[in-house]
Amino acid sequence: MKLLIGNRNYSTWSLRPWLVLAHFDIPFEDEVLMLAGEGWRDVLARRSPTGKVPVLIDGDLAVPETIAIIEYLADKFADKAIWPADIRQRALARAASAEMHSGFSALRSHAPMNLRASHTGKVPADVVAKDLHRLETLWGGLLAQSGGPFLFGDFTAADAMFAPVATRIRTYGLPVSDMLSGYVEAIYSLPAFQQWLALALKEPWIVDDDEIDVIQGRVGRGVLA
Ligand SMILES: N[C@@H](CCC(=O)N[C@@H](CS)C(=O)NCC(=O)O)C(=O)O
Repeated sequence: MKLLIGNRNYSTWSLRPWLVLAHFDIPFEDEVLMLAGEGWRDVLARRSPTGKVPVLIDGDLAVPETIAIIEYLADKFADKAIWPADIRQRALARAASAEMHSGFSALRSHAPMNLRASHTGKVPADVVAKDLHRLETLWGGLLAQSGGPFLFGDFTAADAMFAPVATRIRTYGLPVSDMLSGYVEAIYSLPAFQQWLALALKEPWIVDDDEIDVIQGRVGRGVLA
């Protein structure tokens, strides 16, 4: 199997299924497709049915869409606890993942994932306050119930779905409770996440659209490159 991914420093959707594959020891290779630079959209259009990454290639099957990839992996590797074993916990894990997929728009647009950066204070707390409040309720409730360190105790696909949010909390120094800080720490301590991070930190590429100083107008496009 091969996972087509975007630049590791920035590509939140790529990180999610990659973590599932790596954490659950599923044999796979990956290939990075650039999310910036000349002709990058043409390459994506040629390689991905949706023109977006991630895409999981398994023989002649190409599965786009993060949730669909994770569900395919859970079906194909049913012996791995990709979702919680208990049906009620599994329902909550899927609900949280679906909420991540369709929600948290302020965090996603105002605090883009940028693993190599440290931008404490650059995202005004009030802009993302509603999303952070929801995380306190959602993550806080699940962590209190499971006892941690992950949302459902052991690492599951729900944690993979939220891993990019954990990185935003760290990159932008967003104000969260001790319980949520502990969860961010747990994500960063996960060996699969550490592997991704190490590779991300080696990448030289800058994607202007995901750089807070460009988005907020402190520097112009291409100036960071
Ligand atoms: N709904 C898709 C979203 C995928 C997505 O937006 N991927 C970004 C990279 S993180 C992308 O390919 N962007 C290229 C573009 O929008 O043209 C999923 O769940 O996988």
